[in-house]
Amino acid sequence: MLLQLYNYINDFVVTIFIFILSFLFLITSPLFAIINLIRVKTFKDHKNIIITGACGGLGSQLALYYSKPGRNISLFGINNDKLINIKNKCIEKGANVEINIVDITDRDLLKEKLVDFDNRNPIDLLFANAGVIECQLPNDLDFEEKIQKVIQVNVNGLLNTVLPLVPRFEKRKSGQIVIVSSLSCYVDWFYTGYSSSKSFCISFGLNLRKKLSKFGVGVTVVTPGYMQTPMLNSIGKIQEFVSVERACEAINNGIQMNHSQIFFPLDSFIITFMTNLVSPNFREPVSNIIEFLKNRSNKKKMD
Ligand SMILES: NC(=O)c1ccc[n+]([C@@H]2O[C@H](COP(=O)([O-])OP(=O)(O)OC[C@H]3O[C@@H](n4cnc5c(N)ncnc54)[C@H](OP(=O)(O)O)[C@@H]3O)[C@@H](O)[C@H]2O)c1
Ligand SMILES: *[C@@H]1O[C@H](CO)[C@@H](O)[C@H](O)[C@H]1NC(C)=O
Ligand SMILES: *[C@@H]1O[C@H](CO)[C@@H](O)[C@H](O)[C@H]1NC(C)=O
Ligand SMILES: CC(=O)N[C@H]1CO[C@H](CO)[C@@H](O)[C@@H]1O
Repeated sequence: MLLQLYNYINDFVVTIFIFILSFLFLITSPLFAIINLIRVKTFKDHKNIIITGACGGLGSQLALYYSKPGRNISLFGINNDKLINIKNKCIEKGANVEINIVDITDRDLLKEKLVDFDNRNPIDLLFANAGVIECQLPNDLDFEEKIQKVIQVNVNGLLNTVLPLVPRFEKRKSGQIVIVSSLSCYVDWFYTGYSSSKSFCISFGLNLRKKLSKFGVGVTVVTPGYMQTPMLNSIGKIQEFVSVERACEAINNGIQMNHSQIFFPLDSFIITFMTNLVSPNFREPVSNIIEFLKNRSNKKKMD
């Protein structure tokens, strides 16, 4: 076994580099913060806003959070009654609100509705928020069907939401696209379809940000930890989570700063991001150790 260790020489070298580079990044990080601050322009107040997945959870709270006089908001969702309920609350806060009952996997209908709103109210803030996780789907679906469905909504649905508006934003040289991913994009031990779909979200968002930066269009990816929403209820007993009210504040703050990524809560981010800081072939043991420690602390809490 000892003789086999030489097979890991590349991983040792990578580890040494990570160590040195991390130290360099640590001492230069104030400089990065200053560079970012210089680059931030001030936003005009966002007037015309789109939110998908507005029926509940984070989406409906975002709708309430951004509702005020002078704003035109278009809410997208699949449940008519829930949407009307949210709409009324937003109108009470003084916003102009429209609702659209559209499944985001319906590419043509979604495009039609997005473009129609954009023609009347040039969108300056788009929240691609709708998403689904395996455990929210009917129990009679098998592994294959569940993953196909999750990818259809979280990946194709995201593209259906964002891509029809990109050329319009480019032409106007303004606008902010906010894509809701998840901290689970960093881990290997969560729901397979969900976790991988959220990896797509962050990768797509960060690459799109780079592409659109020459047009002055901003893209922000949100990677939240557990939030108190219907989705969380379906995941099961989770003890620590962020309220959607706090999540909206963190998200709005990050948008105002034009951050490329908004992450919270800090402790969950550190734990999930950790496995990305180790050399590829050390990732699995590190991941197992984290899982083991998590299991132990969960057990303690249950007792
Ligand atoms: N809750 C968390 O702990 C957590 C953590 C990290 C990231 N996130 C992400 O945060 C975002 C918001 O989730 P949430 O926690 O607020 O979950 P949620 O309460 O389940 O809300 C998701 C929303 O998306 C809608 N939706 C689902 N499939 C759709 C489809 N095919 N077409 C149109 N709308 C669809 C749902 O509509 P219906 O209500 O009508 O089904 C619902 O309103 C999601 O992208 C999620 O992945 C959540
Ligand atoms: C936000 O940052 C992106 C990427 O650097 C840039 O294209 C965009 O103009 C910025 N937006 C504002 C309002 O500063
Ligand atoms: C953690 O707990 C889960 C389920 O309770 C179990 O399947 C898994 O093997 C445990 N992991 C470790 C590393 O102990
Ligand atoms: C189409 C639409 O409802 N536009 C509204 C956008 O918001 C302004 C200011 O509140 C209204 O005057 C517009 O009618």
